[in-house]
Amino acid sequence: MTNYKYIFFSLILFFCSPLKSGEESLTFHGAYTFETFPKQKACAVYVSIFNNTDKDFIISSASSDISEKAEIHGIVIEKEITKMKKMENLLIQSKQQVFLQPGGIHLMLMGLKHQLKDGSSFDVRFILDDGSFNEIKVMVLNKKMRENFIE
Ligand SMILES: [Cu+2]
Repeated sequence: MTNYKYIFFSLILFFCSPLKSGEESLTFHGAYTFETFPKQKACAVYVSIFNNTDKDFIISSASSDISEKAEIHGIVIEKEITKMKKMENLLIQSKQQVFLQPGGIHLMLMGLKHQLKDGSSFDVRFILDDGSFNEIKVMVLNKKMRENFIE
């Protein structure tokens, strides 16, 4: 009987141990973009990135099958004009999160190969400076939803 108890508690420890469940990489949540009109050549992708690990991560590039190019853009204000600027690196420190959202940092897909339709999805790959990558699914949302995201 004690043996069973021991096994039972070992199993609990196994499944609950932070070392075991602790993620080795970044976690991506809720990636989305908005549907495009027929000739639209670029779109912005938004996603929440969580680093639950003990290490810092640096995203150094991105790619997607649906576009020629993918760049991480930040926002800079020059002479009261808001501009997008390519970021060579995006640091996500240990136990921190970064939100790619309208009006802020975003992933820009340029040279779209086809129109993005509401309800469809596609994959995007975030490549880290150590050569590893995270592939995530991006949901295409109806343009009417945009009002709910941007003030
Ligand atoms: Cu941009």
